[in-house]
This record gives sequence, C-alpha cells and structure tokens, in this order.
Amino acid sequence: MFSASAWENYRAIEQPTGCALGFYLGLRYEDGFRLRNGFKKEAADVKRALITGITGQDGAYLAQFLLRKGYEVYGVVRRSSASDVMDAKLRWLGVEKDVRFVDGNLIDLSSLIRVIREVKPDEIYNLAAQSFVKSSWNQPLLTGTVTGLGAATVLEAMRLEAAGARFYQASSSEMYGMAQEPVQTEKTPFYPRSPYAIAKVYAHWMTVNYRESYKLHTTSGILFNHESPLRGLEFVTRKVTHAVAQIKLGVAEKLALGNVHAKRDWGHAKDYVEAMWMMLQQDEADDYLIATGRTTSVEDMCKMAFKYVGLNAEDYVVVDKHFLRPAEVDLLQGNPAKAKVKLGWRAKTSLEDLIEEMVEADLKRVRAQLS
Ligand code: NDP
Ligand code: GDR
Repeated sequence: MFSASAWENYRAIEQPTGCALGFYLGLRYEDGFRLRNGFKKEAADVKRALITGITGQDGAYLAQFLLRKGYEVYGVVRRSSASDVMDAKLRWLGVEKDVRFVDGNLIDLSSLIRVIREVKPDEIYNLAAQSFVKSSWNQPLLTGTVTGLGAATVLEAMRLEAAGARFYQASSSEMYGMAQEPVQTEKTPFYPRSPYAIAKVYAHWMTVNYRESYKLHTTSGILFNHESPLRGLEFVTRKVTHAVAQIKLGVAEKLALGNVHAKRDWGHAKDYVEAMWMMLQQDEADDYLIATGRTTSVEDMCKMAFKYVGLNAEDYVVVDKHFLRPAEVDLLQGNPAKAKVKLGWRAKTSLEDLIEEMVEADLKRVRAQLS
C-alpha cells in the first residue's frame, strides 16, 4: 500500500547553495516550520532529538518514546526506491506523522553536517547500521563503512556543528563475541567474532575517544539482543514467531534454522530504548551494559513460541547448514547492575511475554494476508 504520509511529512532542508534537497514526490515545504537557516523550534524549552536509523526497530520505538516525552523528533532517512514502505515500523506504532524526516546517509559526512547544522539537536541517537550479523560476512566492507566509520562520521559532524549536544552510540553485546567471562559486564574484554562486531568495536572506541579527546558528551550503550513485533524477519526470534504463525494457520510446514544451541540474553526493544534516553540524561557521559541477566538457547525460545499456539517445536524445526555462521557467538549473558544502580533501569518484559506479543502480532499479520 502506498503511504503518502511519510513524504508529506518529509521536511525538506536546503543545502547552503539554496538547492532544495526535498525533491522527492512533490514534497511540500511547510512555512513556519522550516527556516532558511534551520528549523524553527515550536517552543523554546522543547528538546530536539535526531535519530539515525529511525526506520529500524529501535528507531521506531525510540521515536515513540521521545515523542511521548514531548521531544521534537527528527529522523535521518536514506533515499530508497521503497519509499512506500520506508515508514512501516513508525506506522505500526502510529507515530509516522509526528516524526520530521531529513535526508542523509551515514556514509556521507556532508549530509550529516548539513542535517546537524539545520536541526540543531540537543540529543543525537546513532542507531543506523548494517545490523544483521550474518550479512556482515557477505558485505564486510559495507558493514565496516556504515556500522563502523558511519559512527565516526556522525561524531565528527556533531563535533563540528553541535559540540554541546549529547550523543548515544548503539554498541552491541556482539563485541563480547567469544565471551571472556561467563557473565559479561562493562569491564569484560571484547573478542568480536564477525565483521559486524569488529565494526561495532571501532565505533564504540571512537565514542569513548571523542569523550576523552574533545570532552564531548558521548555515551555508548552496550545493548544485548532486544526484540519486538517490529524486529526484522531475518533475525531468529522474529523468524521463529512468524513461522509459528504461518504453521498454525496452515501456510507453512517447516521452520529451517541454523545453530539452535546458541544462547542469547533477549529483552524487549521498548524497555531498551528507555535505557538509551536515561543514559543521555546523566550529567557525565559513560558506557552502560543493558541486558535482562537471563540467557536462553534458540532451541528453548523456539519451544516457547510453538507451545504458545499449542504445537511442539520438535515436529516442525529442521536444521539447515545454510543458516550456520562462519564463526559463532555461543553464549551471551549480561549483568546490568551498573545501569540499575546509576540509571535506575531494569528490564520489565519477560522472554515469555515478549514471545507471546510477537506471536500474536504475527498471527494478526498472517491472518490479514490471508483475508
Ligand atoms: P535495524 O536493522 O532494524 O535498523 C537499522 C537502521 O539503520 C535502519 O533504519 C536503516 O535504514 C538504517 N541504515 C542502514 N544503513 C544506513 C545508512 N547508510 N545511512 C543511514 N541509515 C542507514 O536495527 P535495530 O533497530 O535492531 O538496531 C538499532 C541499532 O542498535 C543498530 O546499530 C544495531 O546494530 C544496534 N544494536 C541492536 C541490537 C538489537 O538487538 N536490536 C542490540 C545491540 C545493538 P533502512 O530502513 O533504510 O534500511
Ligand atoms: P544476533 O541475532 O546475531 O545475535 O545479532 P540473530 O537473531 O540473527 O541470531 C541470534 C542467534 O541465533 C542463531 N540462529 C539463527 N539466527 C538467524 N538469524 N537465523 C537462523 O535461522 C538462526 N538459527 C540459529 C544465530 O546463529 C545466533 O547465534 C542481533 C542483531 O540485532 C545485532 O545487530 C545486535 O548487535 C545483536 O543482536 C546484539
């Protein structure tokens, strides 16, 4: 279905030459909102957040969270031929009309300089990445460029144009990789096991370095796996809940998975975006680990999802080596004690409730496709 809403809502901004960038699909400029030298604030005390990766899972939940807090939310979107579905996750949450989209790309420093100069954000959340670990072996240079150098690009644009802003980097538990301690903390050494994780380690240390070198307020959240009905279909939880819905409704027969023995510490994305915001409300920038503290195997997560609809996973799951990875991360389990003490954060959603919500959402989607 074509959605004009995203593009109607697309706030075009001008290059210094005055050449309008918002040229797609007959965009409207909105007087009283956009000024030649930047965006006009709707109220002096309203905070502005700029989110890269706004069209992804976390971007959508974070946008919803910040809008509820009264922020003006700006989202960097990269031009794509799929403009009709670009805002699908924001639409699912009903916030697509409230976000102001700006045109940029993590691999284009000048685009980020322009966006930051015009938006003048108080807080910048760098969520954009090539985030699928398995693809990072197929596209290692792209992953390094976007997921690694992309973070440095945002940091540099912020240093040049908004040095007083606060910056959040989406670091990852994948950085622990071949985990050097059975339960990981902020002090556990990194041992990345994929081009994705290596890129994230670079981005993480650049965030620390900009804090130490330039005294910028740059914070890194080392988040463990977090899921939701908005999770991409390629990630294992969503792949499972979607297949469960299809099997239950008679449109699929089997579910092919890779390493079902891998263990992950899974939480709900809506809980984790709150932690991102809490980190940026601290006077001092720092690094925080965000996790539930509980680890579960892919196999047991699968059993949970099938059981919810009254089926046995053993009857449907097959192992296909196509889904194995060149190097695996066997076990992740985080200790979020520092976040609990310093931020007052804790995970609120159990894995059972998360899987139930995801299966219900996929049942609804599959039923809608069938009707
Ligand atoms: P998603 O894959 O759902 O979203 C990634 C976002 O990045 C999308 O909006 C995508 O845009 C955008 N993006 C990709 N390449 C570029 C580019 N070159 N320029 C601008 N934007 C780009 O990821 P999640 O929401 O799950 O994760 C958010 C961040 O948190 C990521 O950095 C991820 O690596 C990290 N992370 C995620 C965890 C998780 O469990 N979800 C755990 C720890 C860290 P488009 O829609 O155009 O593709
Ligand atoms: P991960 O998430 O690699 O941890 O990265 P994913 O859901 O892809 O894999 C989790 C574990 O499940 C195993 N697995 C399978 N995975 C997928 N995708 N498909 C399968 O069929 C399958 N079978 C078994 C994997 O081998 C792995 O061990 C996610 C991403 O969001 C990253 O961006 C983020 O940084 C980390 O979580 C924390």
